[in-house]
Amino acid sequence: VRRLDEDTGVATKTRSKTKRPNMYRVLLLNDDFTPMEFVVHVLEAFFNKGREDATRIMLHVHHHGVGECGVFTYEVAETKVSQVMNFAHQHQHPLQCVMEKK
Ligand code: TYC
Repeated sequence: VRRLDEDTGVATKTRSKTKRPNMYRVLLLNDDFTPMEFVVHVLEAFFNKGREDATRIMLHVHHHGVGECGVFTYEVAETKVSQVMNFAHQHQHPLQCVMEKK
């Protein structure tokens, strides 16, 4: 956006203030031990997925090794990862949740 300084008469081009935030994918990783139903529950509870969508994502991870739970700003993604890791640990499951920059 161009702005004219009334005193100096200098026009300056300033950066548009509508900066898009960096976005981060939150991913679930497959393992051989975490029950499928537990992963579906995680997707419903922490990622607001319906049962069908949660089951589809869980099976994708089960078959491909990794899958996307959602895309968030840094702080939200970090919170999701912590919540899932704490919840899995509390239930003694080795489920891993990670984030990566888009
Ligand atoms: N592979 C697990 C099983 O057979 C299920 C599973 C799916 C585990 C997704 C983790 O992120 C995961 N019980």
